[in-house]
Amino acid sequence: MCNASPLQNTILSSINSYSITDLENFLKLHNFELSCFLKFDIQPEKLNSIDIELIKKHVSQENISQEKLKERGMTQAKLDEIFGPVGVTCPQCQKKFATEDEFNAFKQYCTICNDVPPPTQPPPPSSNYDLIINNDPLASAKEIRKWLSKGEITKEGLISACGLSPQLAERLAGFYSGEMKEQDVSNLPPLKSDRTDFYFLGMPAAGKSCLVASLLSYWEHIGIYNPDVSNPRSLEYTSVLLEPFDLGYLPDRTDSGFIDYINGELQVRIKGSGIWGKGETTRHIPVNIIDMAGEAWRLAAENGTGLPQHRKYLDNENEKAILIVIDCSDPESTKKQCRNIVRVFNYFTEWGIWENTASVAVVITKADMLTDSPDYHALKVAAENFYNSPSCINLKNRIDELSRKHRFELSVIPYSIGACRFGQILLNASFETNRLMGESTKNLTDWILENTGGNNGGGFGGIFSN
Ligand SMILES: Nc1nc2c(ncn2[C@@H]2O[C@H](COP(=O)(O)OP(=O)(O)O)[C@@H](O)[C@H]2O)c(=O)[nH]1
Ligand SMILES: [Mg+2]
Repeated sequence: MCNASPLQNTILSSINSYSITDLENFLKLHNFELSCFLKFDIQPEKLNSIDIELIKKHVSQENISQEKLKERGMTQAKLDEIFGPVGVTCPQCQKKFATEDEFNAFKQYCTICNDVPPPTQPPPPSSNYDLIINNDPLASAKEIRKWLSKGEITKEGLISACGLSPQLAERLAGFYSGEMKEQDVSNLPPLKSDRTDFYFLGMPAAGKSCLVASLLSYWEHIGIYNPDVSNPRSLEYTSVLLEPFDLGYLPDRTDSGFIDYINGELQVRIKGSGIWGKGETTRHIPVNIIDMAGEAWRLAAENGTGLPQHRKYLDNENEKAILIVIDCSDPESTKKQCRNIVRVFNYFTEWGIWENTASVAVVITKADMLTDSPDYHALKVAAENFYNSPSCINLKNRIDELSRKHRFELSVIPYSIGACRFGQILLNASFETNRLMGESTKNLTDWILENTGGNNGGGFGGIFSN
């Protein structure tokens, strides 16, 4: 029986978007009932990952039956751990019984066991399953997909041996990600003029491509994105990012030296902007999005080798908004990321880029890894603490200094697309139910609109998002 409060009901309706730690905290600290998790269709994979002692406590407090848990996909091994192993297993249907007598009574009356063939055998043991269970980096979505197509593992095995939900097993079987061939910078279409250049600058695997993909996807979702069809490379790259992203498949790692360019227009309707403050007008905001693989910058920063081609490519008079992407998920890499980015700042100084820079955002990516809370405010606090920590202080002071000298707007923005698994699977690809991704994309879009086209601080408060 689930007796959820209205607030709990709201949370429960998107239960599968929460991390295991959140779910455990709901049970431990916030008086949720396990029965409510079952009622709101918690995914088997999540149910099976919750701390077994916590489950045991709730099973006994709420008097939850073995059948109910089984129905929601709890594995037999876990059920045995909770309810104690049962004495007799029917060799035909594998049903378990506490005593020989119970089994005999069942046998007498059960027609199923007499009619159906013996259940299929569990999949053969495969060390690949162990890699998957242990979240080993070798078990990437791409590898798992390969193992499945070679028959080394099966979808059924992913469910029964690894405890994944049928949906996740299905998504792994259908996994794909697009790939763009590396293009020499000199072969890219020239950056269009008379628009704002958005530089996404960060080290390898910082989350730039996921950031661009989620942002474009959000712009489509709220209906403000109009692609520019005059640049085929931009259209191809947009499709490569967006089509898999719609299904929760994340972009491939980009090659070293990679730089790519998407251009389009944001079309934003503004309320009360017509004559006498009535009606609405549409504001057209053309943008260049420049996704720069961190590898090229890393090499430049570490070896001091220049980037003459990049310099030539980026050399224009467009107003610039620079998004410095810092991955906060790995404390060991923070200092190195910051050190390299500070060096890149000095290339920008040499190339005169700050003179055209109107705004800079330090985007703290993968911020879901800093906190267990699904609340964007908690994410913000955690990201600010991270940015103010000694690991980032040198970068922070340098950028503050540049902002004073070149008078650009400076913001710190936490960002997360939510929990990911097997490297390239985004667990929840919905902007409505994945609150962290929904809030992150909205916040960054607001920042972009406020800092584009010489409209600093102008505000676009009345955007329609139908
Ligand atoms: N937990 C979590 N992981 C993320 C997030 N964004 C990206 N990732 C992970 O980081 C990996 C690298 O991201 P990617 O965008 O390819 O990095 P890039 O090299 O900077 O373009 C992805 O494949 C995801 O596994 C996030 O918001 N949260
Ligand atoms: Mg990338």
